Amino acid sequence: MEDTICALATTLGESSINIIRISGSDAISIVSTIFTGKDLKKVSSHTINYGHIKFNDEIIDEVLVSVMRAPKTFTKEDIVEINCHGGYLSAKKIIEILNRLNIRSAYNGEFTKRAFLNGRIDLTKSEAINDIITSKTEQERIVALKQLNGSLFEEIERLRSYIMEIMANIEVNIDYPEYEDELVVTHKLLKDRINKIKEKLTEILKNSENGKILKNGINVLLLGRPNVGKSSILNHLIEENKAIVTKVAGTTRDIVEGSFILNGVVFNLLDTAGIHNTNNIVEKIGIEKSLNLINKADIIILVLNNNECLNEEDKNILEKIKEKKHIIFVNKNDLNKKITIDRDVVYGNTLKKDGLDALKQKLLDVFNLENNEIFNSSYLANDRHITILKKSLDIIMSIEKQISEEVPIDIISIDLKECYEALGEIIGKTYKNDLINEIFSKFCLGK
Ligand SMILES: Nc1nc2c(ncn2[C@@H]2O[C@H](COP(=O)(O)OP(=O)(O)OP(=O)(O)O)[C@@H](O)[C@H]2O)c(=O)[nH]1
Ligand SMILES: [Mg+2]
Repeated sequence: MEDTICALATTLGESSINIIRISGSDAISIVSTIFTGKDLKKVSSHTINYGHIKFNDEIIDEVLVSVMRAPKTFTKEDIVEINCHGGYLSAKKIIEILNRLNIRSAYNGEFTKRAFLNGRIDLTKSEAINDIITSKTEQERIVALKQLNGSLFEEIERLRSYIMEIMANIEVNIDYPEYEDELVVTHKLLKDRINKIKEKLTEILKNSENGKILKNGINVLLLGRPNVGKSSILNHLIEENKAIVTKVAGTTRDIVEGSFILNGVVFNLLDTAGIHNTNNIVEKIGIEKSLNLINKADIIILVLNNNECLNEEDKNILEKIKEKKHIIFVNKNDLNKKITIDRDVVYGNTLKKDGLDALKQKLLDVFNLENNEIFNSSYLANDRHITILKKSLDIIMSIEKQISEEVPIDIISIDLKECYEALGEIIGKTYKNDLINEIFSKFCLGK
């Protein structure tokens, strides 16, 4: 944090300009020594100044230099930005000169890390900035922008002060039992407060998961015995003949991927090898792959054949997916019905495209995507946030249990503190250096 740092904020290559960003207490004075225009130490803040970069009597480039004095800058430090000509050489040469003058090259994300450490932005906003830069799809960009402008930070802060108030109250009760006008935190009162925290956490978590869905799409796994029509369903849903369909059982061996969009949300579909007992070594590997994907899928479509009775293999698959979100699609309803199943299923057949709309509707229902509520969520989050939110919710549930067992309040307050600190990790109020380094190392140089 003491060093003055520099980095190219644009990418090297043939372009009209490049921007070199310099941040730190020596930024203005050092750049002044190689700038031929005005004395940068004397110019007003937030001005752009014309001149040349000159080093050892050699003119390096004609430039525009912006001077922004602390604290109203991105890093809250003095910042100088040199706009030089594009191409490979000019910017590279200027950076070499800056390095010689004791301005070190920044690490990835170091500017944003300084903005965070100097209290200019919270951790959720820092992450959003990186997400905007690295967005590859429109959906990813929208989610990142919402996070940047959104209120995740405020929501978490509010929740933390609510928890802090309860903890403070418990402390007072313990330290000053003689204060009669202080609110006494009883098990009943705590139960009520914990319930409120649980409701709020659940709401934020739901929103966060929506954010993840918007960003990454929903992973859908097609599972079922061989020949039931899994590949036919994939081809219809993605409207492309991507997977090979034949009447030979065991046609699909490797995983076939495709995607389609429903109500603006991307569904990543995975077609797999039909699951059954086989000695064929290639099929066996394919089946293993299919089963391994169960955990990674957000939802499973189990395909059954209307024309066959449920057998042991079907029952085995049903058992394997019972804890996961799933939809059962009974295919081939153009053939005689032999199946008996007492569950909620969608009937259809891929030959007449029957039931496929109902299947899509079911997907929308399961994820509540019908009314575009998902796009209106005010706070959206990433995997890191979701993991911490889940951990916090687990702590709250354990506190609920302790309340019902009448565990002494001062013991319960230890867990409450743990929840308070966990939530602080989301916004960077409680942080470990490794975590911060890990987050910012994912940034590009110059950001
Ligand atoms: N009658 C009828 N035949 C169908 C239907 N859907 C698919 N088929 C036929 O069933 C056979 C198998 O279809 P696939 O889509 O390859 O089945 P799969 O589940 O991917 O099979 P594997 O890759 O072997 O696991 C093909 O001959 C399809 O034309 C349907 O709704 N009705
Ligand atoms: Mg197939």
